[in-house]
Amino acid sequence: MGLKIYLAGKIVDEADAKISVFDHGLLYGDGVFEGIRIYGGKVFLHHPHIDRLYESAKAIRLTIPLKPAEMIAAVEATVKANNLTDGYVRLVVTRGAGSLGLDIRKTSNPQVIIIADTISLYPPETYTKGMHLVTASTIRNHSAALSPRIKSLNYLNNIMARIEGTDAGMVEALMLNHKGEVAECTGDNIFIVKHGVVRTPSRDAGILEGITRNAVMDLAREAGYRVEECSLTRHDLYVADEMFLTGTAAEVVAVVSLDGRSIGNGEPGPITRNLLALFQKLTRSGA
Ligand code: PXG
Repeated sequence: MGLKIYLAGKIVDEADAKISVFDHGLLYGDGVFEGIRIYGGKVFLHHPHIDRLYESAKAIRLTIPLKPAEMIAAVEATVKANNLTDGYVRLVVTRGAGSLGLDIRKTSNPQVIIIADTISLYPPETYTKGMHLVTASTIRNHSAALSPRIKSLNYLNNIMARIEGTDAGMVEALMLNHKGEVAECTGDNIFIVKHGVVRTPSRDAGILEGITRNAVMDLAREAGYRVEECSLTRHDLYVADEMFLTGTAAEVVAVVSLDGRSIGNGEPGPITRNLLALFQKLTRSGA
C-alpha cells in the first residue's frame, strides 16, 4: 500500500497521483515548495512554513489556488490520511500545465501537491561526532538573479554545490555568496560560536531564511546567549570555537571540520549541544 497524496483538491493513492508532462514545474522548475516536519502528530511551525510558501509564490507571481487556511487544512488532512505521528511533509505548488515556452500567461491550473511521508535522518553518530564540511566552488545564486529567499523548484544551484560535497565524501557543502561571504549550506543554514556569541549570516548575505534558523535563534536568546546576524568570512569560520547547521531535516547538527581545518577542539561544542537539546525538547515535548 502506497502513500496517500493530496493532488488537485483530493486525497488520492500514490499510484494515481500524476501530473502533466507540460507542467511548467517540470519543464522549467517554475514553482515553489516547502519541507515541514511532523512531530508527535503535529505539523511543526506550520504557520511560518505556510507564510514562507505564499511569500515565495508571490515573489514569482504565482497565485496559489487555495487560501492559506485551506492550505493548512489540506496539509493536516494529508498527514491524517497517512496516519503519521512523526515524519515529513513536502508541499509543492507548480505553475501548472502550459504550452512550450516561458510565457506564464499560457499556463493554467497551478498544481498543489502534498506528500506526507516518513523521513530519513542522518545516522545518530552524525549528532554525537559532528560532520565534516568543504566549501563548494559553486557560489550561491546572486540575489538579483534569483533570490535565495525564494524556496523555488529550481534547486540546481544547490544541487551543483551538493555534488561537490558528495565528491569530497561529505553530506553537506558550504556555499559563499558573490562577495565571497559565507551564505549557507545546500539545504541548511550555518552558525558559529565565538567567545560565547552565536553568529549567523544575515538575510542579506543571500540565504534562505530558514524556519529552523529562526527557531534556534529564539531558543539561543531565551537561553541567554548573545545572537548576532552579521557578515561572516571563511576565516571567521576556520577560527570559530563551534560550528553547527540548522534545517528542517538536520535540526541542529555540529560541524567539526571545514576544508580540513578542525573547528574548536574538533568535537561538537557545548553551546551546540545545548541548543540541540533545547531544540529536541521543543519538538519532542508536544509543545
Ligand atoms: N537553506 C536552504 C537552501 C534550504 O533549502 C534551509 C536553508 C533550512 O531551512 P529550514 O526552513 O528547513 O530550516 C533549507 C531547507 C529536502 C529538504 O528534502 C530541504 C530543506 C528542507 C527540508 C527538506 O531536500 N531545505
